[in-house]
Formats: sequence, C-alpha cells, structure tokens
Amino acid sequence: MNRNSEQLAWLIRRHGIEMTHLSGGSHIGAIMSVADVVAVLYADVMKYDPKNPQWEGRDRFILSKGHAGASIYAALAEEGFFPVEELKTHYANGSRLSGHVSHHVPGVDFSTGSLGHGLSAACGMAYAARKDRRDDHRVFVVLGDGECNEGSVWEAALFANHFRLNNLIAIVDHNHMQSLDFNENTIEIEDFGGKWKAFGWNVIEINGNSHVELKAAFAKAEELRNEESHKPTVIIANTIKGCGVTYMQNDILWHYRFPHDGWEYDEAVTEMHENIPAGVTDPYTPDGILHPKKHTDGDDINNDHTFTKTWNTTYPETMRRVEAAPGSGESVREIGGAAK
Ligand SMILES: Cc1ncc(C[n+]2csc(CCOP(=O)(O)OP(=O)(O)O)c2C)c(N)n1
Ligand SMILES: [Mg+2]
Repeated sequence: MNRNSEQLAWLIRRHGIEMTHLSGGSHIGAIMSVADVVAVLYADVMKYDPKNPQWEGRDRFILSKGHAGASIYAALAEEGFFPVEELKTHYANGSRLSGHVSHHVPGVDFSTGSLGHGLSAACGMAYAARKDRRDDHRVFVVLGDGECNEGSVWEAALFANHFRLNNLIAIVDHNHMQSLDFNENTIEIEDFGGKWKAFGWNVIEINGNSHVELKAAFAKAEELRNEESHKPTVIIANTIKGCGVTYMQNDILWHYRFPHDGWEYDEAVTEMHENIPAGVTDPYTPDGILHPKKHTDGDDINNDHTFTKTWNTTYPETMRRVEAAPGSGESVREIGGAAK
C-alpha cells in the first residue's frame, strides 16, 4: 500500500524467509530471485484494485513459476488483498495459501505450480481481450528459465506471435539455475534472447535485480506496444537465485532447502536487517536478532552444491562472483567457471 518497489521487494524477501522457515516449505532461492520483478510490477507497473480483485480493467498477472508462490502471496498481502497476518498459514493444512499458487486467493488470476502452462493461459487472456476489443488492460506473465525447457512454452510463443498479442508481456526470471543444477548443464537455452526473437517477440534483456533497469524495461515494453508490428514483448531478467542472502546466492541447495532454526534463519534475517530500507518495519523481528547464531566451518555452507567444474562459461560476466570455499580444498572458485 503506497510502498515503493525497494520497500516492497524487501518485505517480499522477509516474508519469504519467514513463510518457508515456519512451514518447512521450499523454493526460497526462487522467491529471492524473483522478488524484485514482482515488487516493481506491483509497486510501479500494474493496475489493480485490492478492494475489487475481479475488476475487469485490471492488468492480469500469472506467476507461471508457481513454486515461488510465497512471493506473490506476500505482494498481494502487502498491497491489501488480504491480511498480512494470514501469510503465516502458508503450506498449513486448510490454508488457502497453498505451497504453489492458488486462484482461490484474491488477486490471483490463475493457479500454477505445474510448470509450462502460464504462458499459454496468458496468451488466452490476451487473445480474449483482443477479441473483446478491450484495450484497457495488459497481461503479465513471469516464467522461470528452467521452465522454458517445456515445449508448451514455445507453442505459446508461436501463438502469441501469430496473433500479434502486443498486450502480452512475458518476463523470464533468468537465474541460470533450475532444481538441481545450472540450466546449461541440464538443457542449454542460450542464445536465449535470440530464440525469443526468432519466435517473433520483442526482446529486452536486463539485470532483473535492478529496480532502475526493471522500470526502464517496463517503460520500453509500453513503447513497443504502440508500434505497428504489434509484437508481444519478453523481458529477459538476469537474476541471481537466492538474491539478498549471501549464503543462498547461486547455491542450488536453496532451491528446496528452507532456512532452519539456528544460524540459517539468524544469518538470513540479520543480513536482511543490514539492508532494510527506510520506512519499513519488519513484521516478525522488528529489532532484528539480538545474538544471532553464526555458521561454523563445519556447517554445510559455501560447499559446492552444483557441478561448477563442468559449468558452461557463457554465464554472463555480471553474474560471476569469486568466493572462498572453506573446507573444499579449493581456495577460490568462480561461479560459472572451472574451479581453480
Ligand atoms: C511440469 C513440472 N515439472 C517439474 C516440476 C518440479 N519443479 C519445481 S521447480 C523446478 C525448477 C524450475 O526451474 P526454473 O523454472 O528455472 O525456476 P527457478 O526456481 O530457477 O526460479 C522444477 C523442475 C514442476 N513444478 N512442474
Ligand atoms: Mg531458473
């Protein structure tokens, strides 16, 4: 509610940590990576009315990577669609805030979780708007990059081009990882932008954890919508999986693992507090954690949970980082490159 995108992104991440922590749920890495995209959409881009979630003139939104459902539940609660307090019920028996996204939640247009369906549904919504001659809303859909291994995504991409659905904007959370490995070790998708372009789409490629770049990309998408060609637009948002908590970043462990009691929860919350934006109060630990537990060298942290030795070196330069790998016998390794 009247929050700026940085404040909302912080709250989405903080809720995500708490919701997965309390429930023993998963996918915190995916929630952290998409938080900025969701925050900019809800704070700056989309039209909606929390008091009237079914308002016909609203922009439609589908989180096709439905395993990051906590991010959208957090945004909707913070924007006033339902009480923030309810977020604590995520994953609990009987809760409407199911692990993956449910359309029983006010503000949700389409249930997701089975990957590969969101873009097709978004195409249907955009096509229906065109048939109804309604130019008053757009359709936004967020996909995972691993999700783009699904053939149905590319059928939908063809459809959107064929019907020149310029009211459709897809955003791909390009964190270069999926469940168990980097994408490039699973199914290679580069040249990713080139593929979308070949399917007839406008392509905008940005750093998807930068609010400045996200806002500029959405403004550009709006400009492109008014072009004669009537193409749909995709924003390839290069992100870091786990973004916001250093020990989670680019580590495949945090796809399924949740922050456990002890140093995992304490360090995550403490780092969040180091970066809290002005004007935000933490709904769970307003003053942070007084004596946070810290990890020791014996803990399972910064070990190589991926197969970086075989990892393809096309990983973008901006996404590389160098870090110590305690206990691994390798003093330095570079994400995206061979171990040194
Ligand atoms: C049809 C289908 N197959 C498999 C899964 C299990 N699954 C959940 S998340 C995930 C990885 C998704 O990777 P990506 O789309 O890159 O999302 P990220 O977590 O990296 O944001 C998979 C395979 C699923 N949810 N749906
Ligand atoms: Mg991914």
